[in-house]
Amino acid sequence: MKTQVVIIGAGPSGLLLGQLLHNAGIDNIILERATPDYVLGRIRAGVLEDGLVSLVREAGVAERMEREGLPHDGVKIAFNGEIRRVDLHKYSNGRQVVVYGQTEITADLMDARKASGAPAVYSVENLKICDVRSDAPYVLYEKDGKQERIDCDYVAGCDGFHGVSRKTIPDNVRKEYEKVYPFGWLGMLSDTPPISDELIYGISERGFFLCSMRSEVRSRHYVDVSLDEKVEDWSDDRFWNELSSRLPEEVRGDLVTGPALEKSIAPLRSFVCEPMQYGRLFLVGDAAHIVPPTGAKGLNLASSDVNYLYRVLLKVFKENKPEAIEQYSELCLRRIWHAERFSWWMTSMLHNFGDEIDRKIMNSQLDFYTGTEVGQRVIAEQYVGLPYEEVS
Ligand code: RFL
Ligand code: PHB
Repeated sequence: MKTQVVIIGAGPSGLLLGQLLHNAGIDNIILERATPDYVLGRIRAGVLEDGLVSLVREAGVAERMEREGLPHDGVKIAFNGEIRRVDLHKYSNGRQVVVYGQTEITADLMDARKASGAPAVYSVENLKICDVRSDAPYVLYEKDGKQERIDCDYVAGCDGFHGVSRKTIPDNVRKEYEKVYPFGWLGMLSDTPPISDELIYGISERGFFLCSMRSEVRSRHYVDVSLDEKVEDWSDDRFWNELSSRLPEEVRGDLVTGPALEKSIAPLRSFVCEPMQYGRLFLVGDAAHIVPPTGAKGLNLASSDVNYLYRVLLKVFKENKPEAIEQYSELCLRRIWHAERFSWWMTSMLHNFGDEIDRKIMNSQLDFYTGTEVGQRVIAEQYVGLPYEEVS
């Protein structure tokens, strides 16, 4: 088999890139290790920056998102038992975020892929990326016990944190930066109305909480837990009691509880791999970087990588400028490091690291950044997302 771009991974990065390339007439094949149901069963991000919203529109897959997504003009932050609102719209020159689940975007993109007839192969095994430093890279994999080979011009590694793409870059070229936080987020999805019409991030003496949502009748809540906690030890009642004990009194009575649709614990990590391009291989999304979810940036960063790679590949294939690939890594990493910093900062303000003086300083930061115009602007501009740069 032969194609222009092999895309490894059918998460949101791979599917979005595949759709954009297909619409532009650039042939691509998506290879995914898991089954479609497994990919759709993972409950992850929920807040979309306008850059991602525009890209989904550009890919022609925005119809359900426009209908069901919830535009948000503000976000609430609770500390010292008080809730403060950051006016995202006012302090980011009229921009906003959209609440629409990663699962829904992935489902929309999968449907679009199917309708387009472009190939996506699921349940592939033992994938290997070969000869990316040459002009003729290829990918080997097994499907139903049979070895397959695809020759291509470029490989997009959209295979997440545990994929094979990043490890294809030799150790002496690749530099990885990593910080693992001493807690995880226990998340629960439920068909219960959200406690507020905007997200509430908060810190209490018992720790972090986040009240988020997927719709007017579906909530997503998180509390932080120590890394040795097991999800099986968290009954629905235990979760609701813990969340309730962390909420400020003024909203505690508004919490509506109900059975969990899903519960999971995600570790918190900051991670960046440099460079993100090696020969004809590009790393995209979680394959190259992880942020702690406190800034709602994971999926949005994946989308900014897709944006840059798509525009670089347009230069390569439509304007015959193969040298355009050289700018990919630098363009992506500039924005990634900003999001890494913002996510780390939000995490440090909203979690108890156990040190009394740190807590006092973080409370003072929360007071300053939510209580002044300049502070709210700093949060708002970054929460709605820094702009994408032009690709030359
Ligand atoms: P994904 O979604 O991990 O998709 C990668 C895909 O590649 C496949 N794959 C392979 N395919 C073929 N061959 C191989 N050898 C392969 N190895 C892996 C995988 O099966 C998978 O389908 O990465 P992508 O597309 O870059 O998307 C990134 C986002 O998923 C991610 O940034 C966010 O979901 C991060 N994240 C969150 N972000 C937020 O903004 N808010 C959240 O609440 C939030 N919660 C989370 C998260 C990430 C989590 N992970 C990675 C464990 C919760 C979790 C649990
Ligand atoms: C979510 O709704 O799952 C969500 C929202 C905001 C975050 C993280 C997760 O920062």
